[in-house]
Amino acid sequence: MAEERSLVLLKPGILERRILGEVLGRFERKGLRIIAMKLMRVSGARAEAHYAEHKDKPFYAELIDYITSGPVVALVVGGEGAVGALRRLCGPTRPSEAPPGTIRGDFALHTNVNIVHASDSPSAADREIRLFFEPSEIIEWKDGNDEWI
Ligand code: 3AN
Repeated sequence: MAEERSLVLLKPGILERRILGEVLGRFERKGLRIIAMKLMRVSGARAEAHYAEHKDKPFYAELIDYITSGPVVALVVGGEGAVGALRRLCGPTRPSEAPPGTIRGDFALHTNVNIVHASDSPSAADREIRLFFEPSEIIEWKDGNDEWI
């Protein structure tokens, strides 16, 4: 499977509920690599650029309000098939349909506060990573785990 990168946004509810370590641990245990990470406040302009495709949806204003309401942890996560692997770890968009064991299934109840974003394709990931990170902030690394993952 191809090596991929994904943008992951851990929305304000993750810090507010003190579950950051739990969520990061799931990415690590899967065998994915965290190759960039920062704690940030997302500006209105950046949120609007990120969610431009949803501009005309009824939930758009709430979506922007939520992601700009508090600190967000932004990550670039890499690994073989990372885009699909992260989407599966996050679970379906609607937490009510997300199975236990997924991040949304375990920690979210409402769709408009579904606490995590992960890119839905490698091309979306490219665009989204450029919106949130400078190339110099992405730090590639290798470890000895390649043998068993
Ligand atoms: P995903 O985040 O699973 O890729 P998208 O891209 O369809 O899902 O939606 C982006 C975000 O918009 C979701 N994470 C969620 O916060 C919000 N959203 C999507 N659909 C709804 C909805 N029907 N009602 C409220 N919020 C929604």
